[in-house]
Amino acid sequence: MVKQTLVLIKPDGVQRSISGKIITRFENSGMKIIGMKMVWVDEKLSQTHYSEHISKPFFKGLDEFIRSGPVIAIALEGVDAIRNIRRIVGSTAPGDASPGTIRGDYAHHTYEYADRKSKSIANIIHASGNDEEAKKEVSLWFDKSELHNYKRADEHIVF
Ligand code: FUP
Repeated sequence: MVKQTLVLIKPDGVQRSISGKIITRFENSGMKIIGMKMVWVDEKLSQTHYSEHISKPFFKGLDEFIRSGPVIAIALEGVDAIRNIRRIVGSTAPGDASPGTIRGDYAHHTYEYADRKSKSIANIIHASGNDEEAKKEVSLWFDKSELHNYKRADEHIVF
């Protein structure tokens, strides 16, 4: 099933100037970028995007982190895109993420370290967790007019 999902390159990824390397990994997988923009998240967007976490103790650090610099929001389309993007991204805590995944290759934070520092875990990427979350997040971050329908040149091979 061809599906759509949301990826955010978080402030740590943007500030470390690895956005291009990250985007290349998604493009290399054959998935299609259907929307992309740079956004400096405000309080309202942070609270809406992370609504399920607002009452949790780590929300303060998470909110500060996601609003500490611009993020790059990307809508991607592909076969089982939600599950496949999460595989490319790796486990939420970079210290648990396998080498070869984005978090495993570009970060190493653990929950223990982040908690001790009262910070959010710096894990470079957000990627929608399931179908329901992906639908909600793609429409939260992108207007319909910002999502584009076109063919990749290699679409007859990769799809
Ligand atoms: P994910 O499903 O990968 O988006 O991760 P979660 O929904 O579990 O968590 C959302 C974000 O909060 C993740 F980037 C990790 C971060 N987080 C912390 O920094 N500390 C915690 O104790 C739990 C989550």
